[in-house]
Amino acid sequence: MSGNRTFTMIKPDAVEAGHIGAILDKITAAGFKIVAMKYTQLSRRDAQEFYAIHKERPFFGELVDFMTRGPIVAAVLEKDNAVEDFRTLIGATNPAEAAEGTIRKLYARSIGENAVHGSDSDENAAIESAFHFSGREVF
Ligand code: 3AN
Repeated sequence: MSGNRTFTMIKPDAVEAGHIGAILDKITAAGFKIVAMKYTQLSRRDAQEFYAIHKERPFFGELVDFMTRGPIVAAVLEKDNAVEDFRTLIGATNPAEAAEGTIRKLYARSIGENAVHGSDSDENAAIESAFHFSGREVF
């Protein structure tokens, strides 16, 4: 995958609150093209593997509980400078520190339940996209 793609999830809190449509609107209005998308639910094993980098952190159990408690929307997004521009669009991990107008400022409740995921590097975007989508599901 080249540097023009990133991976996102609309997390269970935002799905439960009915924000899928509004968040996808913000994403497409910001110039991202959706090249893969699915409505799905993570198993505990999926969440533990996806967030393996955080497994020693004190919030790991809470993170796995949260990410598996309901459906999510997973998507691959395309735009120039996708990883960095998407991190700007979603705002800081802690919504209390997120800039005005960002997705987390608008829709996230807390640092743990922060509405959306965005890959933090091109390398992780490729790994995370391949975790959720086969080659024939990405356009
Ligand atoms: P980001 O999602 O902004 O890349 P990371 O990679 O530091 O942030 O954290 C991954 C996820 O772990 C966050 N989206 C959030 O759901 C959860 N998380 C991070 N820090 C905390 C924390 N201090 N307490 C609870 N959950 C956290």
